[in-house]
Amino acid sequence: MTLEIIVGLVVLAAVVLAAATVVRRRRRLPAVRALEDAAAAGEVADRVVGRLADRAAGSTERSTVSLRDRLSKARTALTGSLGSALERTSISIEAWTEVTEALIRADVGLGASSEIVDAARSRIEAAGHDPADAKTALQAELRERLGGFDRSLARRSGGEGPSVWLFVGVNGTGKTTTIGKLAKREVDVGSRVVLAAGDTFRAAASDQLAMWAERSSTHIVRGAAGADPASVVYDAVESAAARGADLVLADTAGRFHTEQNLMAELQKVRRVADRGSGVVTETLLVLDATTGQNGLAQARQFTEAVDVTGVVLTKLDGSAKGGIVVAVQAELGVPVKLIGVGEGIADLVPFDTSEFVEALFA
Ligand SMILES: Nc1nc2c(ncn2[C@@H]2O[C@H](COP(=O)(O)OP(=O)(O)OP(=O)(O)O)[C@@H](O)[C@H]2O)c(=O)[nH]1
Ligand SMILES: [Mg+2]
Repeated sequence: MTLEIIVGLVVLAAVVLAAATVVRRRRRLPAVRALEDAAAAGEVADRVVGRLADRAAGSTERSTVSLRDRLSKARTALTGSLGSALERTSISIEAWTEVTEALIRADVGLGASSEIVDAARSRIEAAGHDPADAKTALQAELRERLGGFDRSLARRSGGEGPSVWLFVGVNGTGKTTTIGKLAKREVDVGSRVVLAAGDTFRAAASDQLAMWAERSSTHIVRGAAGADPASVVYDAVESAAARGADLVLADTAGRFHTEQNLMAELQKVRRVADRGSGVVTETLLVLDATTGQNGLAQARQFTEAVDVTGVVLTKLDGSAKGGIVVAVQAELGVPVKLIGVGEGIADLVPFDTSEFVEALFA
């Protein structure tokens, strides 16, 4: 009985409260009510627009600052050591020596480091010895050295048949991953792409490329495990021609530059890829930037064997020191065309000198 009374009272109280709210709301002037409603709706809209704007800002920020962020280790390696030398009030011989050492430690290489410092010194001396200009002079020197290369990826004009971009390099440098990322970029700009699984050495290699083919929505041509890589690439080129595709990205097995027979095999792949309906317009050497100066010895051998037209420098997001970019171009005379800054499908960017130098010193 007591319980029924309590429940009854609670229900009554709720009904009275609801009625009072409705009355209070009705009594308010319609204009005030409209304003309140508009304010509530406006607040929601503001919140949605704000959130969208944040998201948009976040995404542009990500794409514009990503290079700077991804190069953070490379940057620390370079500017960390340069910092103390460049912050002096007067630039002495000792300070210049420190700058040279910092560049060498950042993988720029002995010869190139000394040349860069000599040139930067001349610039500063000509400009009146202001140490504050040292950093600017170094940046200008780096920009000048890195500039002047054609970094575009060559291809035949439309209707001429497929262009072949061949990827070569030692084991694990990022060839297959780079092909996957590049396939996506090319598909996004309207190219019709076929992937050639020229790494027949390991069965898993063509599965890995097939995964990238799926992710980039491209067609893949693969052979049996142990098949002749040159014939797989040939078939891929013919298949591309038959389906009206304009670009073949050809994967090859990783190999050490010292393995004569494997280097000869690569030369055969290069020759055969040119023999049918396609033309090899790029032979891209994929170099792991974290291997630093060691990578250069490998690079030289590949350049001699297959006439490398460009370098893809991968793993610059890792512990690599950015100076390797300067060394690659100075020593090989071959431009760095693309850089890998992560494992994701969007983590491949065209190399841009000014952006790179700015990101390194930022
Ligand atoms: N952090 C980082 N990792 C990368 C980058 N590029 C490739 N990798 C990673 O490096 C590893 C080797 O990449 P693969 O593409 O298989 O290298 P590969 O040259 O095809 O190797 P082989 O076929 O064995 O010669 C994988 O774990 C990739 O995710 C990059 O730019 N940054
Ligand atoms: Mg591979």
